Amino acid sequence: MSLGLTTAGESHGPALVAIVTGLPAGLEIDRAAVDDDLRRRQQGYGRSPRQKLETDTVDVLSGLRHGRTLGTPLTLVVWNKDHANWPWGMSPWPPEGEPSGKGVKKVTLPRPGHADLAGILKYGHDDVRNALERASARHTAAHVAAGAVAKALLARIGVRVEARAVEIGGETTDAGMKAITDEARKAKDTLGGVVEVVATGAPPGLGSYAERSDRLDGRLAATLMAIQAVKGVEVGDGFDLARRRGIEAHDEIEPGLRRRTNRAGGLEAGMTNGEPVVLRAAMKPLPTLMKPLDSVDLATGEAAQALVERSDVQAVEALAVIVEAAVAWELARAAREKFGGDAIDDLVAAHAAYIERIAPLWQPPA
Ligand code: EPS
Repeated sequence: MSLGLTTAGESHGPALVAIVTGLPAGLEIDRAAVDDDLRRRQQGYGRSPRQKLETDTVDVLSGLRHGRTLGTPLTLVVWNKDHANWPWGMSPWPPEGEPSGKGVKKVTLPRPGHADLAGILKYGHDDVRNALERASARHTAAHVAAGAVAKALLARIGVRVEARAVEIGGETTDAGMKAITDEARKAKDTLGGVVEVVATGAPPGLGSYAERSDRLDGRLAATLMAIQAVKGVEVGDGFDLARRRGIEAHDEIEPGLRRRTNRAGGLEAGMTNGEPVVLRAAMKPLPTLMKPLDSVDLATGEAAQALVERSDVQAVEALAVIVEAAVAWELARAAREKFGGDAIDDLVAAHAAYIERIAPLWQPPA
């Protein structure tokens, strides 16, 4: 038994959709909790004016009755309010009448760092919009909605996931992060940063060493790496471990099976080891610049400047919410694989039985 996730939706299309399969029946989903994560994803200093147009909330089309899962595919929808401004440009069907609204003109100026160039070459488009609409980080809203469902499942076995921006444009204090964002906005530039995520309460043994594809560290790294603009992922002390001696690289074991340190970030040999799971994700500066970089006009083949569109100065705080959702999703998937169950109570009982089995050796942290 595993969880499955399919998302769909363009940035300025009618809606974003997430279809979640493999959920146990009877899991209570709090609509306010899902909406709260969607709202948190829209916050943060340095977001684009787009966020004033959208107030993301979740609608459910299937899989839920009276707030509890039915054990059937759960369809989550987040509507794009901005779609109303793109009636012709983003019409799913051949548009009728005179072109009007946004997205009418073909985009032929690819932005370095975005999906634009490889996207049109790969799919044979003649309008960069056909690539950028789906590549846009807007669709992380669907992942955040699915992540909120994963968090509800994890809460039933005492697992909690929290992430925060620890660095923006090289600054590590709140005041510094704010000042550098203002400075970048004035300079018509963008910034990246670093997010740290910590998951507590995971028992030892989620994931497996049996096959490379089972390894939870690999699964977590892959999901974080696949988020828009992420260019690096660290588990625990990560790259710093490469510079240490073995004596200073591992986490010594004490009676009760507690660790003195958590350099491994709670993951050894592709499994949770009972300590907090800690990862960091590095985000590159966003590629839509108000002062554009050099590019080529694909209509003429001549040198030109890249597309200028409204965008965020930085979205590192939003990334924190997206990372939280992605890690919750992978942990819930691993918990689902280990504990199974058609009903959520079966899963909770299997978790309790496992904790009892290992209790003579391992006790959960107080
Ligand atoms: C994005 C470009 C901007 C961001 C968008 C991601 O969109 P727009 O062109 O509509 O202003 O605001 O992010 C969101 C809309 C969102 O909800 O996170 C991009 O190119 O990736």
